[in-house]
Amino acid sequence: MEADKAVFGRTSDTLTRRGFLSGLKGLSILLGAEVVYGRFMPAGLIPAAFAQSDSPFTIEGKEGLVVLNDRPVNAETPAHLLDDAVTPAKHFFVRNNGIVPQNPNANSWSLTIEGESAKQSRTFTLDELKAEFTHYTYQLTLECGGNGRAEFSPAATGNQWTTGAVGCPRWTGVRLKDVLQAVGVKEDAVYIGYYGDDQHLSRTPGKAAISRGVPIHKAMEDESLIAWEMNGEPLPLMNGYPLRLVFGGWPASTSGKWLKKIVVRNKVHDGAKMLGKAYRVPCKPVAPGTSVADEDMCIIEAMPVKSLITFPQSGSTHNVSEPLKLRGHAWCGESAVDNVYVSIDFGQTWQATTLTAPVNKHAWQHFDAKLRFPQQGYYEVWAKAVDKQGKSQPMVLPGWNPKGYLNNACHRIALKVV
Ligand SMILES: Nc1nc2c(c(=O)[nH]1)N[C@H]1C(S)=C(S)[C@@H](COP(=O)(O)O)O[C@H]1N2
Ligand SMILES: [Mo]
Repeated sequence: MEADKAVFGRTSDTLTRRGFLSGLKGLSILLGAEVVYGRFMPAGLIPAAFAQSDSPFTIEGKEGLVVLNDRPVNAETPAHLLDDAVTPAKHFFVRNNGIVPQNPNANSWSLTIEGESAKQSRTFTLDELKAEFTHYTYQLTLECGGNGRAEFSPAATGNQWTTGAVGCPRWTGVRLKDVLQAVGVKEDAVYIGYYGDDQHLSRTPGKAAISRGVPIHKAMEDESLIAWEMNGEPLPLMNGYPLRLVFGGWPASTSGKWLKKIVVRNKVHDGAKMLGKAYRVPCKPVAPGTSVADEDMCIIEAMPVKSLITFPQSGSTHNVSEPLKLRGHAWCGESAVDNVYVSIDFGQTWQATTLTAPVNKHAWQHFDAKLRFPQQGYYEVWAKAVDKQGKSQPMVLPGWNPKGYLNNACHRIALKVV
């Protein structure tokens, strides 16, 4: 019992995430179990048993999310609560840049399409959008560009997301391209930008909290939606009720919530959080801690290949006589995931998993594997996805960048085999 407490209790008093000292013997005592593949364990690695946090908090309509910030509200989903094939609304993360609109009225809601590269300016009520265009439903993965930021060193400012700023619900709405084509798009259009109904934290009238967008080719994809439903229900308020954009596979910051206006631009959209360091990374890799000039920063487009182990929960106990049925999801912003591999020996050997095909473009895929353990002790299970272009998740942090975006390092869980 004491040993269990050492492994699974909150250890932050005695250990800090960045300050852990390795030493296998001491480590085994703290973990309450032998680190079976300890000789392969990278020096300085913080055991996954200590790298987890769980402090439940309630946001209306949400369950089990970990709140990272309450002004504005930002909350992520613990990995084991993302176990469903289709993410339930109550477990879908929340990322706000400004002040959430109060009681938005779906009946009087309207969306305006305008901009220098729109052939005309047109306003649709929500009912008109629903009546005039064909409805589509897709399961689309949204991941915040800053998911995984917490691991960067030197640390990046902003919400310290670990692994939970991702989800893949079913979205229903109309195709953005159908609406844009009905309004008319000029030859010189290169980008679209969005404006939402949330306020800047300063409450300065007319100042947007965020106004991002995507190039025209992404806007014109079949799966790019103006959506009003998540899993067959109206969008939760925190996720953009009554109307939002959904661009699967791209940084979720492009998927404007509480959508009021779309501008069709003849240049790259220059709204709030399109410039400077926001949602941009150095065009060329830099050494950690380098200060990078704004003109050397490039806009993040498709998200990299990634995976998440959603069962068992990190910190679980498993019986050595039974095979462990592990499962999770994998996704990537472009093409699809080719396979996911898992390791129980700190990456010395890898076992291929069984991976499903995506239900549609930009839906995450599910993997499962049966694992056997040679003896009792402490293990970590690591998962590594490889996409159809042959790109793999790195086992350690990928390219450092000033704002801590695009961390797609392998996910790992702690396991005690008894
Ligand atoms: N209007 C508006 N849209 C927004 C944001 C916002 O603050 N305001 N945040 C963006 C960011 S950075 C992300 S990661 C996603 C998060 O979507 P979610 O809160 O539904 O999970 O919404 C995007 N769309
Ligand atoms: Mo984000």
